[in-house]
Amino acid sequence: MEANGLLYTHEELDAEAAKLLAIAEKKGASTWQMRVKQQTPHCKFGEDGVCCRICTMGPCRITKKAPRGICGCDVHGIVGRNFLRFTAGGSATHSDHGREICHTLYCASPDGAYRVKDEAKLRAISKRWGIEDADTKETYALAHELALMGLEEYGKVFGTQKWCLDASPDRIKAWDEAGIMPRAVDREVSTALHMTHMGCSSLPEALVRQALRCGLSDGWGGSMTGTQFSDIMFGTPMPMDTEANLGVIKEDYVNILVHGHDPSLSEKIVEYAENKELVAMAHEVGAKGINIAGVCCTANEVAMRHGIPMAGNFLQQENCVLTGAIEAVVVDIQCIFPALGPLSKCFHTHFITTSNIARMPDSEFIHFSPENADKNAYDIVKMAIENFKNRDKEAVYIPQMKRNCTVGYSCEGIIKQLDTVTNSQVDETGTYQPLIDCITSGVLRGAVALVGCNNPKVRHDRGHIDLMKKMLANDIICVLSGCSAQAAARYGLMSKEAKAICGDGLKRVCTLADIPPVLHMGSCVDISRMMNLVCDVAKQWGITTPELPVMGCAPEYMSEKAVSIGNYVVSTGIDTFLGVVPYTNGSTEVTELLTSGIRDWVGAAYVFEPDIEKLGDMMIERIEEKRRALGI
Ligand code: MSK
Repeated sequence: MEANGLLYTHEELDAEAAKLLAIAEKKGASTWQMRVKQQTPHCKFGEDGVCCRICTMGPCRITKKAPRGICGCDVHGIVGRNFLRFTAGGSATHSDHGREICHTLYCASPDGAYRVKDEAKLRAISKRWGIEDADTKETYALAHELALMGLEEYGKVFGTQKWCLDASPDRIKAWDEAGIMPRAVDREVSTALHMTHMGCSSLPEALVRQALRCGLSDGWGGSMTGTQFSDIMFGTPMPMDTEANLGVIKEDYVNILVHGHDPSLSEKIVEYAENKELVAMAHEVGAKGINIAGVCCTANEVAMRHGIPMAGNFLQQENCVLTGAIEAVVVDIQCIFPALGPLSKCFHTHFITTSNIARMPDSEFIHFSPENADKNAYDIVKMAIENFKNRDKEAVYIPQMKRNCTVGYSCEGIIKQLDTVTNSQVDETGTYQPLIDCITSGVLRGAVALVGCNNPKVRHDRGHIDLMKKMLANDIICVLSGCSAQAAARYGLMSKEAKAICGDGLKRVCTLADIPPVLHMGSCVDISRMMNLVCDVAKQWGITTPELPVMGCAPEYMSEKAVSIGNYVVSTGIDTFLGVVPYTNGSTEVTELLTSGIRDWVGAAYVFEPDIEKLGDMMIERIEEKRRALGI
């Protein structure tokens, strides 16, 4: 272990994974490591984005000998259309998650399955959105009105996304001037699909512009709704301690994994794991109790609000089942390997799907709905308890490796923590002034938002961890979400003691503010929190967002959602560094637009660099460049 045993090394965690792989081999189970071997080398046409399957005259593949598709579209049009469709997939997915949360909020009632936990946030948003008597209206009448308004944002006939009102003035101006202010969420996705239909747009500039707009309708639309309305119902996260990595799975307990993204179900599962009748039932079958652990962003949601331990991130999901100690994997939506079905069948594990959005073979389907949430959660927990007796005790192997972590740094959580440092008198919306002071004085050089998935193209978690360590050593604070956050947590970087590996400035800030050097801001929809953070810091500082010494980075991303996120982060004025090149290499024009041209519209651009060391150097250089421009 590194830093006096604080952090796991790559080798230690790799050795843990290798033991589980050996179990898979013995069981004849398929794992992602095996499937990667079968799938490589990847198709070069697909990788460069030069294959067009938009109509049935093809598929057309662009080569030197065949520079145009049958319709005459050139490589730039094909790559641009593919990029826009990729974005639309991500924006639709995040936004639909937000829509589900609106439905859950609409079902909230004082004696129902869902209640309002953050009434102040409900009233503040309602007021900003212009609801009459937002200060005095009965709580649930107000919640229902706001939920309906949220739903209407998806299909509003006129106007633009209400959340954009919270952005800094420079953003609103830039989006207006660039013609990318997001309208109805569904409209931006629909427009993207329409534009990319055969015989519509093939002009890279128009396609990339719509990709940014579609991304904005996610970050400053659907995702923001998902985050903020979840806070209203489930509570706005505040710092709390928990644990991470496979060692959180408990041998003597009924283990239930919650996996996916939408917290509506996992919130109830967590609640029912403490239900007296069910706990007694667990004791009756010989278990010490019921243990809930999370995977992917569902893990982030319940960790941030309840301190539920995080078993692992995207590329760890199969390892969890391979421990042989999981009674049920309960999934909602997104980032769930279809492989979990056949894999669960190699063990006693129930693989329970719950959403019509994510139906998979070899699963048991329990349709979850907010109206039946209590019964659904009760049934699922009971099913897991009854399965405990089927566990093959001889086949259990749980690596005893876990780390402590502190999670729950919503914007409100960060402000509260900063207040404790300065003891300054702040109004109820708080202040980021101590953070700004640290940056202007140079104690902190800047900040990086490290986000996104795992991708077998990068060794599991190494992109995240190596970059974090580099940033911390250079006095750059990191804010994290999604699978990046879980990578940090399982290595030990999210513990307050991890300040030991930071530069002197960041170490001082961590000591004074009593924070870990990497701050867990939530799940992938919660990158919208980061957008609020940068806009509010810029407003308070009196500069524009592109002037901030702040970068965005997704070193191991894989999903369409991540590209949609990239588009809204860059449009929010934050240079965005990707460790995996999107499928755009085939077009010089699209690549030039994304890595340079869009800077004229939004003040920021992408950098694509698979060499993680170089990527880190480039981020540091860019942060220092921004500091010089600010004269700090
Ligand atoms: S879970 S989108 S693998 S971050 Fe949000 Fe992780 Fe990426 Fe899914």
